Amino acid sequence: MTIQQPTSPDAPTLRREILHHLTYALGKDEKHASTYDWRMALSLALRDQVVDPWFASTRKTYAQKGKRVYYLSMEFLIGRLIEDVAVNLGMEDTARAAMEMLGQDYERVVADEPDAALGNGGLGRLAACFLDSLSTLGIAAHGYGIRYEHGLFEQHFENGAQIETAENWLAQRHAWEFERPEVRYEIGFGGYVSEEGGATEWHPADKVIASAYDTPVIGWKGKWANTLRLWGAKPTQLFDLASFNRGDYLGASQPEALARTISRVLYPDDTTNTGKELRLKQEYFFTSASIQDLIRRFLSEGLDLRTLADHVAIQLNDTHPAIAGPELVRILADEHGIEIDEAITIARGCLAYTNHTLLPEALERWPEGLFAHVLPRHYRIIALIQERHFADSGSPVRIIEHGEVKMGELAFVMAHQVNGVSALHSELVKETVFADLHKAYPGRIINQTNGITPRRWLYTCNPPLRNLLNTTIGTAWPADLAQLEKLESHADDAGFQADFLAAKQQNKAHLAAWLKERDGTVINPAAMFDVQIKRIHEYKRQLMNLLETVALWNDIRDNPAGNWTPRLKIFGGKAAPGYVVAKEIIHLINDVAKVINNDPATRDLLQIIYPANYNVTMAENLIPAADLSEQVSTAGKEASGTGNMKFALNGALTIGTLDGANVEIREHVGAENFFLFGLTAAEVVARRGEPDFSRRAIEASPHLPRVLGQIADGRFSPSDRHRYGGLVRRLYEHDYFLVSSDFDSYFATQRIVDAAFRDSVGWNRMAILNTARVGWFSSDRTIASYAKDIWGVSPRNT
Ligand code: NBG
Repeated sequence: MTIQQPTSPDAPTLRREILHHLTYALGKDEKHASTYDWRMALSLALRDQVVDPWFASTRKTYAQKGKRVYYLSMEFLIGRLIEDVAVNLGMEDTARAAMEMLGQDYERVVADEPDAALGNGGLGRLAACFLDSLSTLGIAAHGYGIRYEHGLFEQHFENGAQIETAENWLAQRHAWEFERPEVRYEIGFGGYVSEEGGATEWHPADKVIASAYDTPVIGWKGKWANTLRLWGAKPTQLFDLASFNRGDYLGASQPEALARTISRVLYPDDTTNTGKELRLKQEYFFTSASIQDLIRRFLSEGLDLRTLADHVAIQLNDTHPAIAGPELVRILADEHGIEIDEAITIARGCLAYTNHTLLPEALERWPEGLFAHVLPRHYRIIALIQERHFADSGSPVRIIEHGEVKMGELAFVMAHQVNGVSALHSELVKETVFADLHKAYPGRIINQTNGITPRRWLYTCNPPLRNLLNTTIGTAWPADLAQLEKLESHADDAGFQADFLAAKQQNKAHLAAWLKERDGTVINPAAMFDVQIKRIHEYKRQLMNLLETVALWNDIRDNPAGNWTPRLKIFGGKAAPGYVVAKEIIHLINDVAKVINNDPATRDLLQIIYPANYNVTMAENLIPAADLSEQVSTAGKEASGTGNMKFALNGALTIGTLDGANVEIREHVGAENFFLFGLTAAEVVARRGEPDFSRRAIEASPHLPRVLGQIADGRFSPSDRHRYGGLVRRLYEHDYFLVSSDFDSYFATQRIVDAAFRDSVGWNRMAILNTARVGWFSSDRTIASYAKDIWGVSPRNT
């Protein structure tokens, strides 16, 4: 069977289809239609185009009975979809033309779509890029996650401090999903376990229903589509009629309220173990539903469960779905009568686990009592898995230890392959968090360096560069990013250089207009756009960037006639609501911005902006316009980073440490096209052992004592002079992330950056080489590598 290439409608046809949806799905006539109505009508018309390739892909997968990939992730940070779908279908121009024929502004309609923000940061965005690549490569796959009613919180600034409000993306109908009320599974919690006649049975005390919502994920050129299936929680029983009739209305709606809580909010923190019972329930909820669903699909093909691992590859995106191991064992053993030992072997054949962080606070551990209470059967199964692990490996590493159930160890032991997300990170995984398990299971840990989808992160978000690439190297690059190498031969061509620079300038002008419209902010498009966008975390060291800004401000004031390079410092990112220090850093950035931006002596040379509510859409506007990419984490702490790849792809130069994927980016682009500074991971560890290292670094620095003095004395917080006393004191006393130790090296490197930027031809050439040499960081390469090394599947759309 071959898959039909979709025959795309032309603009007049699409126009008719949009009108049809406006009339019959939205119930509006043209005269009264709002932007929302137009957006929905356009989305539904585009969605129609996805359905045939989606069906065809599903049919082909069933016909071939091949292996399927299941990507289990607590987060999918998708962003907007209209342009994404239009671009993948090759219908962008048609959609624009159709809207124009209807008298509608395409950009305005596209901008009306809320970001689907079902994720916190890199981990969730990686999952979204992976979905895109899985479909582009034609690998039969499902993404499984949670349909949170409220995605990541909205960030506002009140007098410079972060305020969070609930995000409400489902306030309007979600255009892309298909509700599947018939696909429902019971999910149990609590209760007890009985043993009778050799049969073990779990009798949960509470149950909720997991109900499916499917979004088709279309790949490049519309050749293949997979499904993202998100689970919403529903009560088993809508409401308690008896209570209602007694007049107890609140009591009557309790089952519904309880159930809905489970899929209500995304936990706004990706780096700490919240220890919340609700979080454990969320994890079990979506994992169990996904495992039940894939087993149902498997059995519907008439296959023997003992061959499950030949047909099913389950990837655990971090430890959040680690309960998949015991859940699979439970279903195989308790529900299908397979002996526990064999069930463990089968489950391990299916499962693989990706580690995304070494931060100890992020490695999930649950109090044993809580765990045994919520999941009593799984608790017992984990004990059996642990016994089996002792027997197999002779390793003393425990999964249940010191009153805790350790999900990292569980995921590791139940996976046939464990991977880190950059070369450095994978080595550190072997040497640190999983050193003992690595010894017990040599060869289990492998590396899969992250990647990003070039469809969203260049083709769609950067039209000027896209067009230039198309005319220079042809149009194959979006699905074969290695083709960017062909740009190398143009790097010294003056005509191409001028075009490349012009594309960057167009993007900078576009960003300026976007910021003006959004916040009323006015920026200087001739300045160097120096961008740091990511979650606010101490290890990512936004603070170091800010201290450098203050030091530079001092220097400019001291020597106003100097040969300065105008800089626009752009910050973007959210802090977890409970992360006090990160919120303090946000407050400080905004306080410093207020003072510096209002200083007439430096105003034309230095400006700081921090647009609130960073999200995927903001990234799509900022990245194409960036000149300088800040990737300055404490070495050994950033597992990979993926923003670093997006910037380099869009022709920004990186100032960075030897951390995460920076190491590999630098290898690819060449050391001479990358601004390296700072301690290495090994030096970081050594430095922490030196007595009083931070105070000594501060005192030896020509800049820091003054900068920290200004901050501590309230120079930037005149209304509350002591606001940052604690922050400064901590830098002197225990600067765990080595902000002060790396500061001078960072400051000096920034001055090299300044000089390099003044040589606009040289800079532009380096930027071209960055774009030309980062094709390897396509998520297509990453997914092809998972397919080969971990899943044992091959693409089907060829
Ligand atoms: C993050 C890392 C990033 C990495 C992404 C994707 C978590 C737990 N980890 O460095 O901090 O790029 O995962 O792998 O969110």
